[in-house]
Amino acid sequence: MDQSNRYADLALQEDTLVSDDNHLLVAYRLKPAEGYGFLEVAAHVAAESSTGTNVEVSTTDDFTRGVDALVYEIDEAAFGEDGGLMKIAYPVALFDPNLLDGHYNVSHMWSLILGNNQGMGDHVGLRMLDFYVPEKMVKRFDGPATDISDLWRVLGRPEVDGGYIAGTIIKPKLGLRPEPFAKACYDFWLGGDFIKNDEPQANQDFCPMETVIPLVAETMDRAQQETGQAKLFSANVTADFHGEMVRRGEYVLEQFAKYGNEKHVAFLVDGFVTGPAGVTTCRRNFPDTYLHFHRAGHGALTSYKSPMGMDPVCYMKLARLMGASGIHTGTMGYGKMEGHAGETVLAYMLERDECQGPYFYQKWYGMKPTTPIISGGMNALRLPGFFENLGHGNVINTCGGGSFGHIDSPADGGISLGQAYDCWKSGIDPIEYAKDHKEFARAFESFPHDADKIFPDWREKLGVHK
Ligand code: CAP
Ligand code: MG
Repeated sequence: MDQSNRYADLALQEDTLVSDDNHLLVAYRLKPAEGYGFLEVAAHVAAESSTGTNVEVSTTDDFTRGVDALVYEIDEAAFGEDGGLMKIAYPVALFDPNLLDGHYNVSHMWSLILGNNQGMGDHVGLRMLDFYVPEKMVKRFDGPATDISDLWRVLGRPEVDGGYIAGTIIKPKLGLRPEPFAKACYDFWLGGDFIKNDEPQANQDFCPMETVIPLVAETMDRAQQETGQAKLFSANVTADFHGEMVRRGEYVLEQFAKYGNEKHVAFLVDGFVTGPAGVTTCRRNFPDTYLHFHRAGHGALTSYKSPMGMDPVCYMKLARLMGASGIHTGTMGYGKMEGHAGETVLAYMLERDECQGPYFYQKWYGMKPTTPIISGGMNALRLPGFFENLGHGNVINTCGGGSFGHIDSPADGGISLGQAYDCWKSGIDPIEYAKDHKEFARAFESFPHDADKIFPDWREKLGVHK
């Protein structure tokens, strides 16, 4: 049934919708199935995502019609073979404030704008490309409770522009027992700032939390005393029951508090598999602890290879609304995961108080920033180019292979990361810089494939002929 009479109004103007502050706007790429018209399917998406279904229902009244989502712009040819562009305006009244406090609920918002419409049979692709949240809604999402300035403070740095946080992920990903795990932490902390659990490291029988966490807390204390520097640990508290997450979080804080280091802890939540409920459970139960949003599995939703799901910028916006202190943004083409250099908007959308997105200009009205966490196949050699592309280094970066794969030691791996930042900040040519920074220089021999690719004449210039 063509519902475009009811669920489309192409005379509506985006400027007016924005200035009226009464609609949430979404841009989608849509490819109708064979035999269906573009506007017809677009209107069905608006219906399915708001007041309608595939037929008229007798229970509809005039009030119901007043809260219809409306297609207000289409460009059928915008993406050629991949489909066209359409934009839908959703009345704010459709969204769900909490009973508890009137804050908006990300799970509910997500289920409307990218819910049932994903499974419709009359399209072969529907992907969310960007969305705009009106002022009156932005101000009623949780947003982050802590941010990177809290970590900079712990590290004894300025709270504005405190710079690069050099981190790692304990590798191997699984299979370390408690003592070797704590030793790996120690070996990195002698050179770097921040360690995160790899996302599957949890409470396995061969490495129970109640054995490994006390050892890591003790190790942090020892590494801090030896280096005279503050260290950070991001502990995985992901679980599928809020009570279990809270139990894990409380346990971790208790153990680090024994050394006065509870502020040196972040909580890692795998927010894709838990959904917003897991993130908010952590955000609200532990408002003083930095919330590290890891996103294992997100590729099923955000990969550019898919005609469905959402572009990563949408995922970033959802994470900031939920209250992530930091989220993995990928490596913008500089690491091992999918991405490209043009993705700097992922970071800017998280950090800035206003930002031009791909389709909408979003203002955040003082909501705290979410730190871009850069991870996935990175090492000291790839970092100078990454910083140059992004334009700053106020990020958390975790290099698992890039630290534990350093030829000399994990500590030297950690030092080489800090040097990569220093090199880029000072504007010195990396090969020149390597001549008097041993750990950075040895990264060339540690990652020769990268070295050959990024700095083709490094062997002659550094006199390495192995
Ligand atoms: C990185 C990582 C992260 C990925 C996730 C891994 O390790 O721990 O989980 O970065 O991707 O297991 O691959 P390496 P993203 O440093 O050894 O590559 O950050 O894009 O969500
Ligand atoms: Mg990982």
